[in-house]
Amino acid sequence: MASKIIFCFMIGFLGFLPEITKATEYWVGGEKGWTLDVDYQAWANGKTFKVGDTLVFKYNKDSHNVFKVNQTAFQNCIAPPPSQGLTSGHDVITLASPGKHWYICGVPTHCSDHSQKLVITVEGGAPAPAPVPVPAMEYWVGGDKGWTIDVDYQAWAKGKNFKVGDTLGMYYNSCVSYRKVNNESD
Ligand SMILES: [Cu+2]
Repeated sequence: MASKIIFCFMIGFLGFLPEITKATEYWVGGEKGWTLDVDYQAWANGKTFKVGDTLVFKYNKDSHNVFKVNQTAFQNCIAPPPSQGLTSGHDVITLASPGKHWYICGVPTHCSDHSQKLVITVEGGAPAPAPVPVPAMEYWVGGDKGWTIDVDYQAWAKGKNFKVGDTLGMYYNSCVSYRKVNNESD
């Protein structure tokens, strides 16, 4: 004989909302690095630079350097005083502000005759982190009613401000039934 057994139980789970934006590290010039006769505008083309991303200038420090300059200095390949240059051979620059950013090599003729210059446009990207961190919230979908039929979830969600790091919980009734086999004849 078989008897039907029904289990009902509450199921709940929590899931983290995904991180939406992530900083990217760009190696200027790709495998060629920061050197002579590379088309850096072609390299930058199609890339989206955001505030918080980093540029890595990799080069032979005996041969090149990096200067952040303004538009005029960029167009005319005028290097600022040497003290303002980056000279490590592996310079990492964090893009801290939106708008245009100009970089040149300050070694004579490298910018003017060998296109060792880069201009990029940085997008606003993610807003700066709030000075006072807002504590993460835990939301149970549907409130007391849980995840079930005939609840207006849009009304529930309305006015709630979901942030990255918040958790969403869902609970609902679940019934599972199965036949319990008691003997061979079943
Ligand atoms: Cu150079």
